[in-house]
Amino acid sequence: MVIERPLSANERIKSASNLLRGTIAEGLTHAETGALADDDTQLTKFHGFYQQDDRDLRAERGKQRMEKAFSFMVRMRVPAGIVTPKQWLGIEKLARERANGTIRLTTRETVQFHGILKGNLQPLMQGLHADLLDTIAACGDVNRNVIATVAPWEPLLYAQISDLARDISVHLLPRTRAWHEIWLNEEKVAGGAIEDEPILGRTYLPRKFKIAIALPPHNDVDVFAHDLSLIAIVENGAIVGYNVVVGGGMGMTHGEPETYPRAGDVIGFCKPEHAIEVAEKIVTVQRDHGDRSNRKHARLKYTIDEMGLEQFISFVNERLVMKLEPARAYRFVSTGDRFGWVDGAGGAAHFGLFVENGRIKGRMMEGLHAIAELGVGRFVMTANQNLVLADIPAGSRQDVEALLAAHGLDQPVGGLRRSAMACVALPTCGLALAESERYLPDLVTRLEDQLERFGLRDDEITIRMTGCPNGCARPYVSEIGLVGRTPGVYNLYLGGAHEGSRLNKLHRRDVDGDEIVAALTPLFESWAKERTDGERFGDYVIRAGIVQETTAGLNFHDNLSAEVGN
Ligand code: SRM
Ligand code: SF4
Repeated sequence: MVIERPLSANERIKSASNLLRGTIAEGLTHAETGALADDDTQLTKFHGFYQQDDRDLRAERGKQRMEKAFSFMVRMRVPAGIVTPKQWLGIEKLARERANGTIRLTTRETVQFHGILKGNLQPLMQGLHADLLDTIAACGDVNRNVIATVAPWEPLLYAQISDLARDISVHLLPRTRAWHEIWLNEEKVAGGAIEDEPILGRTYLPRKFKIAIALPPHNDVDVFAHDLSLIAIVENGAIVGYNVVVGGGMGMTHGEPETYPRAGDVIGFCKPEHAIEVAEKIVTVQRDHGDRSNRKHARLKYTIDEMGLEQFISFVNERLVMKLEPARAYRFVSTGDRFGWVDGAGGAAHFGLFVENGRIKGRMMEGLHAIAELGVGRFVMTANQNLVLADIPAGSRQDVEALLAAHGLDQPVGGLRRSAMACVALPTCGLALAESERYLPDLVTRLEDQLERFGLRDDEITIRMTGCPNGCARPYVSEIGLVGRTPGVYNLYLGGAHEGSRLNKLHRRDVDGDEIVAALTPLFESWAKERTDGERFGDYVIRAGIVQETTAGLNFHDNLSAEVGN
């Protein structure tokens, strides 16, 4: 017997929204408040932005009975994270004039602007559009920004992969003209012509949907963490197709073991010309079978675990003209980015720039401004919150080098720091339980002091922190994961694979900075002494019995005993 459960509130809002219009346009005219109507704050996500308030000021303003300090976070859609120097200058100008003066690179190869007042939303959107950029479907129950490996040093393969990311993104975009009407004042659809959403459906997807494309041996996009990933298979120097990975996802809720992070499953292989069709059909299976009553159970990973992987594969194959073939062999070695100069084809070179937690401001912003003004190459945002200055022609390399040096952007960074990521968290994220971006750099400094003692300063260990269990910095596939519980307190996870293929496990619950350093220091010491040739920290802690190996999302909580349980 099928039990019909009531639809979630968001389904009602989407259904009543006239294809994502709601009353957003009207809300922009209400100068008496910095906020939008409640229902509209759900719809604005599909337009690429969130209503937030400054949490550092919340208590004080509450005491003074003032409205919260509302502002907005706007996220761009930049498939594969590639922008031109001219577009970079446009983004920077908007960040200075319409937002809080910083550019925040995200874990999905795009930019977030923070601190935008309501009256600045439309000018910001129009400014982006003038530079051929947009924010459509950057958030909301849709396919999000499609991310791709960053490998300009392999120009032919990279062009194919980044083009595919763009084509999938465009193919899966909502068809509604709501964004253009509200932000660009485009005329309403002429003669009441009926708009439709042939792929996403008129109530869009049950939940967000995320796609990534990787080029082995680098898993710099974390293919096992997304709803759908494609792993390029290269034979004789050409991409012959893609392995298809489904059902990855990070989010969970403390104390609710029915929510869990899940590493994706490799379910087959498709030829390059079928990749868009495969993406579309997987999205439509999720559209039709995803849970629309409980948003905490609505991601593809739960759809798959509910119906079983075999059933899911057969649903996908039923919708495909061709069928998925058996997956091909592949091998990943790391999830990290390449830093410094890398020589490329035809005399061009590429510079991987470390951006701590993706936040660009101050001297770094000035340096990148000067480099963008040279008008050469491309700015490529990575899924590790860093930036690659790609395709710098030989004749411009010296100028770029000089500007990097003049702004202190060419300094070496230790192995732990360059493998670190933190989500935004406080003060803007409404869901943060603890600090992340503002805290991880200091904690890394303390850990570096310990690593130094054991000769490990340059060893790469992935460490990722989030201010809550939603997993925005993908902490559950890192070797060291830190997940916020309350201010100053984190759960410590260990044992993810360095190349991102395995979830980690809870090692210590509710630890503060001192306890984190105390817990990790002896492990660093024993790893330095006992590691086998090339053994990674994440593999060592499993071999040494510090934590058990996790094989699937469902057993993620297996070792949560009464003592350490959530
Ligand atoms: Fe995220 C919600 C920031 C990547 C899982 N995420 C949020 C919000 C919008 C908070 C909110 O809903 O009010 C955060 C805004 C913070 C702020 O002030 O800017 C936020 N997420 C981010 C970013 C900026 C983190 C970063 O520091 O880079 C990343 C933006 C990506 C982008 O450009 O699109 C970001 N979020 C991720 C990822 C990683 C990824 O996609 O590769 C994940 C885990 C993968 C996944 O989706 O499973 C992720 N974010 C979530 C979740 C949990 C979803 C779930 O299935 O449970 C939420 C909360 C939600 O959706 O209810 C969330
Ligand atoms: Fe906010 Fe949590 Fe995402 Fe961090 S992980 S940005 S605290 S939702």
